[in-house]
Amino acid sequence: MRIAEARVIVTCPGRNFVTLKLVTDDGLTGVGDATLNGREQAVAAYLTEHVVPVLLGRDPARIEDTWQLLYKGAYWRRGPVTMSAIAAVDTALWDIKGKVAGLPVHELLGGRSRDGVTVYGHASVSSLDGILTDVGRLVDQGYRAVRVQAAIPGLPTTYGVSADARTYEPAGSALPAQEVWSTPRYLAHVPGVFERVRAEFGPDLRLLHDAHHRLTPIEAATLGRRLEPYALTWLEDPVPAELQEGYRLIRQHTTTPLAVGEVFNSIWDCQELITGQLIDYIRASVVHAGGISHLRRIFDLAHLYHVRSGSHGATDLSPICLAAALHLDVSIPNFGLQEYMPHTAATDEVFPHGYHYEDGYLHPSTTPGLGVDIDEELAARYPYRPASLPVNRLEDGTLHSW
Ligand code: CS2
Ligand code: MG
Repeated sequence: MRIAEARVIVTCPGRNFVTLKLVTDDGLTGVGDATLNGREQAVAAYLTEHVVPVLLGRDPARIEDTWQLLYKGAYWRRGPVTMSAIAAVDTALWDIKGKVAGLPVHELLGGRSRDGVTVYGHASVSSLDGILTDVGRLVDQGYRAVRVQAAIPGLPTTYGVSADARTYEPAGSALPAQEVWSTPRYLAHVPGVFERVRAEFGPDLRLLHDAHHRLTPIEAATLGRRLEPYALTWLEDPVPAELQEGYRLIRQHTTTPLAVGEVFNSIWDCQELITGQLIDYIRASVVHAGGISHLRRIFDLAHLYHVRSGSHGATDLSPICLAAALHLDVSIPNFGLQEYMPHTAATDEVFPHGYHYEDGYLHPSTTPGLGVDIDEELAARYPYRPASLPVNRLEDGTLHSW
């Protein structure tokens, strides 16, 4: 069998998604997500110019060899653009392999290790009363874990908070919008929010919080300590992780578990965090960390060091990525949690899929392959729209991490 065709599809059913669709000479198809929020066209061009010509004529069964070819063969290793492109190829090849075998991808990965994939939802509306209502709504829908984000008094907007949490979408205007940040205001406000939520919902609900790379290690340590009475499941991305050893300092001061990894592209971005036991959850995703093959490698390393998975699952990762993530989630021994923000109805229509949510769990598709596709005719009705992620400045105008 040979790869006869490879199509790069960019579509915007509400937000931009990049998809690679491979077609074999036997007429089998495989799909992979290549969406990199705010940089979609860079990955699409990388695929079209540098990857597709290499793929044509290759044997789709050779997943590992193709991965190594695209990784080592490029000479320029790693990076979000390269790794998202490789991820799309890898994911599409697993899809094809499943269809050839007549098995869902999780069966090829060793079969089920659990009955369902526990997910966390988002509660992130402006007012404190609104947050309580929103957490209650998710609990009523069966969620066992909720990420809580609060508007910071005195700031015009806050990361992760929208009027309607269900449609939170950070990439908006064509050019980056500007947001304002104050760490002192944030640190003063957040512990009180969790005090209220914990008091209202009791000890069983798992609570999470995302600091979105805004703090220094000592500020993160302070926050982690102040949150200890509310027993969070994790504090996410407290500091940017280029300096992996920065997490050592946080660890020395707090037992609040730490989760990192949504911007990681390879095992090298987290090997010190994992082997130094500096984190508790690794949040890398199929699309941004080199596909099913490479993410499985990261999770295997993590397993040796008591680190569990907690994959990124925001709405800028397409239903193809979510479908692939669920096959991994259900099969690995060290699954922790899966982020879940339902996609819009338009996105779900463009990407018909077999996974489903029920009572706090997502269930992967049981049809051969990934169990997800792209409706190309429908996708063509939603042309690409430039949209950038915002930038973030301190109150004095200094550019800060977003
Ligand atoms: C967030 C994301 O889901 C998360 O944890 O950090 O919403 C993130 O801001 C976006 O995926 C960026 O594209
Ligand atoms: Mg995050």
